[in-house]
Amino acid sequence: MMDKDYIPFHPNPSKPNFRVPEGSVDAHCHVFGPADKFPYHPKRKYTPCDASKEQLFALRDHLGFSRNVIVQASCHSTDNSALVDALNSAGELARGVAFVDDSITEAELKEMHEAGVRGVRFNFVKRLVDSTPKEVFFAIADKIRPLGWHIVVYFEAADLEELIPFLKALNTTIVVDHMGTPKVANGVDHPDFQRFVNFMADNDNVWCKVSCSERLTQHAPDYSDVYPFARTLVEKFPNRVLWGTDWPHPNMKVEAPNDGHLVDVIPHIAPTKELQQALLVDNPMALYWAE
Ligand code: 0GY
Repeated sequence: MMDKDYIPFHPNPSKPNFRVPEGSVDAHCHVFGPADKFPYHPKRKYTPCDASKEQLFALRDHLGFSRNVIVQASCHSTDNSALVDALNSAGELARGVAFVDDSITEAELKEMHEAGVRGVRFNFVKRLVDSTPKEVFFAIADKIRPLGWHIVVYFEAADLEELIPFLKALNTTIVVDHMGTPKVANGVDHPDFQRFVNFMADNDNVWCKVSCSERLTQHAPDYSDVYPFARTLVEKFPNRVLWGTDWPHPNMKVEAPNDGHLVDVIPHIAPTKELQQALLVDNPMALYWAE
């Protein structure tokens, strides 16, 4: 168990200058606690700042978004109750991605589906989770297949090469968090990022989130060093990209970003109305709200 080691989220984010299209989806954000109601997991690697559903929904409205995709983070591990509670409150305005192990039952999955869960997250980031045998992931993939859910994967760029055979063998829709976490100082031509681009080009079941400028940048708060990475992916794969705030920015080691500034990154990475509509509305609606 760890003491609170969080840096709190921005208390008063600005109104973005960029107006997102009608019906936009923040496709990567979290709810945390509140700990007195939804305690953090004993095996967590960090303790986040409480970030309630009410605060998330207020941010959604403030930034001009219409819907959220709420992603389970490692600090709540397989206890998805805060997530499900938020989904039940949001109704049609939110969908979720859960974190489960292979003991999950059909009945539990069905209950989560009814609340709005449409995917599970497999986390390979070593600083966040202990390693899980691949058989466990395959067993989970088999259990969620009948529900039509997809798999969100979070890994560090250097680990992609080793993961590719496994990701292909999952044989389902995959969404990669945060562009596969490139090291932006290396530039877009670096083999690690090119491997990721080629992986998306070769596998049309693979989507990615062009999110997390705040974590990838070395130039906060303008994030311009991240633009070429995200823009490459948006322009090459316009129908397989999603965007999210990553609010409340768990486990940041530096000051949390102003979420209004993060929204102002969007026109730099998706420069046309068509790309913005796909990124913020059509793609997330197709993946999370299709029946
Ligand atoms: C994120 C980022 C992080 C944390 C988690 O599951 C998690 O704990 O996702 C991180 O520390 O990079 O965007 O979800």
